[in-house]
Amino acid sequence: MELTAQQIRDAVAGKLSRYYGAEVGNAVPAQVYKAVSLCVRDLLMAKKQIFNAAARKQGAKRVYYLCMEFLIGRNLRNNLSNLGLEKLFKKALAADGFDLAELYEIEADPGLGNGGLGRLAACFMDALAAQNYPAMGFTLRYEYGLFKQKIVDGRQIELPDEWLDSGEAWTVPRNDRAFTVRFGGEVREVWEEGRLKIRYENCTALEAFPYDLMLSGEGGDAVSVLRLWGVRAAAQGFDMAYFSHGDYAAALLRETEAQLLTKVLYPSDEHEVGKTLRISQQYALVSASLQNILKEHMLYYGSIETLPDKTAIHVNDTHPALAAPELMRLLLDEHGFSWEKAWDFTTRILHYTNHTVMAEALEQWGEELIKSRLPRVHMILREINNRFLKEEWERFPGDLARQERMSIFGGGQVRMANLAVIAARRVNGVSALHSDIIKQSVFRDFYEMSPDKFLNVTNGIAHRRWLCQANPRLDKLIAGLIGDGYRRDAGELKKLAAFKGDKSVLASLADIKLRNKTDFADFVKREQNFTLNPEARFDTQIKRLHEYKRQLLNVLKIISLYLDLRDDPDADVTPQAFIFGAKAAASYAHAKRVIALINALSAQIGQNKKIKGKLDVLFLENYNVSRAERLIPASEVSQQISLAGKEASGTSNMKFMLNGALTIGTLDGANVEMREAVGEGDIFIFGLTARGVEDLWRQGYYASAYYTGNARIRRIVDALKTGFAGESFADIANYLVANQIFSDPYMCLADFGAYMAAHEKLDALYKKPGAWNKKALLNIAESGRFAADRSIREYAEKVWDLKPVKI
Ligand code: 26Q
Repeated sequence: MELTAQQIRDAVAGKLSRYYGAEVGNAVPAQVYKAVSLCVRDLLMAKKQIFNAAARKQGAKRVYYLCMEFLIGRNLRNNLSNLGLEKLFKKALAADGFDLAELYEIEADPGLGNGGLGRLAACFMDALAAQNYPAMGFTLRYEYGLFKQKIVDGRQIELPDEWLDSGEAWTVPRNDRAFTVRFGGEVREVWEEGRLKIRYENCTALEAFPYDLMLSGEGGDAVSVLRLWGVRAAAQGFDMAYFSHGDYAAALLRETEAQLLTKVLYPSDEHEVGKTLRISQQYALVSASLQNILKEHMLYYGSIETLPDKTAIHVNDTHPALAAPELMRLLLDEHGFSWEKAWDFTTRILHYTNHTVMAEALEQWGEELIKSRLPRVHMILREINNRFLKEEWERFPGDLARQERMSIFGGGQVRMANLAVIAARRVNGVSALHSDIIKQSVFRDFYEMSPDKFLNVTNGIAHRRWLCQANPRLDKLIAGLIGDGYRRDAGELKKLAAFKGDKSVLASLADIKLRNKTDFADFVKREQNFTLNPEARFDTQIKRLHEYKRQLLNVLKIISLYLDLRDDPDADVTPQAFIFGAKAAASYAHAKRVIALINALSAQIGQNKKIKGKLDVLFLENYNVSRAERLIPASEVSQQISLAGKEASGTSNMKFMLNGALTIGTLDGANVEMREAVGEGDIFIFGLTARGVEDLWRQGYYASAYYTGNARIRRIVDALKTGFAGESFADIANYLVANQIFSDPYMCLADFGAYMAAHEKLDALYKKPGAWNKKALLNIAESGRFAADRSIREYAEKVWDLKPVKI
């Protein structure tokens, strides 16, 4: 039955009265936002039930996506848009004097992620739902998310990110579905009823209980559930004995310790307690999720035997890699499986994606920590490793060095990546280049042992969210030109190429960009009291702050442009604004210095009106999904300048392309495939290739030679020493050119010349709006292959062996 505006008004009024004792006439906007969200949640719940019933009836296989992060962004607009109900809700609410767009702004971004890995997980949930694949995500319910970034005196301060006040409306607590997760203590093996049983003694029992958040996708029948685990002390936890003795502190301690687990995402692991907390988070996620998956399977199918046919589990990066020993534990200890049969099941069910080749991100945990915190898991890990190495020895007899490299244990550490590869049925990288690199480097030995295990699935983005919702003006233009078929099939964007010579279409494209820029300039004025000239070229770099991503290279270029303008303030240049958005990990000192540098440069430019009119720098505070949704449609240049070989894929590069920005970038990650898609002429590629980087690395990278040999570099580095807005950045100057062989490991200076040259080409093209807009249009036209819908179809076919459910 069609929903009517009156029904919506009644439903909202009902929620207001029931939950807030308020009436439409006197409710405050925050109450209305929550009431509307609860109504939408009800609609999703109904839709989910229908889909799940059908999926179950068909005995459909389901994928479970385990991930420490899900950067889902705001829910209200996304769900209304996906359900096709935005217009109707707008009308219904307007009739009661409420502005839907204003309600959208009340919702805080759920802070459940950090960067690309988490956003990818969210884009994938969208594509799974939109294409009727049965799926469920699992993560933790972080009370304070990653952190909220505040800039004070140019420096990053981390504050708790309180998202639950508005976010809670979207989650349904399921107190009835708790699972026990055990830590520490001792494991005893006892013979009982003719078989080996495992007993746990003196362990700490926690209880994980779900909060369900429903995720929709446009046009599909499916609604996926993202299950967020909360953690509390197990039921017997509130210790009456302590309480009776008057030891109230001890009685509360266990509860407090349990709650610590879900306070924040990625707590610092610089100290031992931090490491313990992280591994506990990972294990809680894995253990609760697997118990949940097995229990539901038993409920629907009545037998564990069909588990591998009905279940694909995705281990997203190594953080949930303990899924391997935990699944073994459940099958061995709870279901009485033999080792061989349990291992057969495990290696048919688990799949693993690698998202980085950075050595410091390849997780290792001290073996002693695992042994004391997770004694049974440790025993199983040892056995997995022994059996694996034995098999490996038969393949490559006598190769001791290889054994050592492939072992899960080494140097007193547990290597999570080796574990993940050993246990997974499929292992994939996230772009063509990255998938090649992992086969040749970090996983070379494993690839030689089982080449068929490895494949590539290039990342993709939720194009409906990043185009149709985030850029409604462009969405309207495109739909007017080629119809709205691209909403379901992003490949149809190709039809836009036919308009590459159409002056009026190109002019509309430019006009839309200008209007989006104006909106964004208004936004930063409101939010940060920063004046941004919408007529300037918006040139954007948004991503986690990391040396390998080379925000610093971008800054060096800006300093060079600044010094030129200081020499000649009347130079006739195209005004340009460089925009950065980035959070630095709280303990990453160098990254924080780069943020300080960007802000100092911005402040120094702000002191000179004439220069600010031509060259501006904005550091956008607290970069997150909803800020990306405003900034990407307003950007004309996309900076993707990582040192080649280091960025696994990148996904903002795809979002910019979809919104008609031109890319300046290295041949890294998915940039390589973007160049293939548009052709060399429509993307600004520069710098060392991944191979070139390796060669230079082998020869030795002498940064100081660039300093002595290049006057422009010398000037920039010296300017860093003098500093900006009264602060010296001699430390960064030193980092760049320190007179050692390998100073800056990301070789900014080696790519600087090529970067400047590419920038100058870009600058020249921008002076010809017709040619620029044509390239922008062709970029949009070729961006369809980077839709998450395509990635998910590839995962379904090549990784999970999953079929869509027909309703
Ligand atoms: C490392 C050590 C110990 C504990 C945690 C970690 C850790 C945490 C987060 C390691 C890595 C991450 C996040 C990685 C990430 O976001 N990678 C990005 O994934 C995107 C989706 O595939 C890619 O597009 C990006 O290129 C990649 O950087």
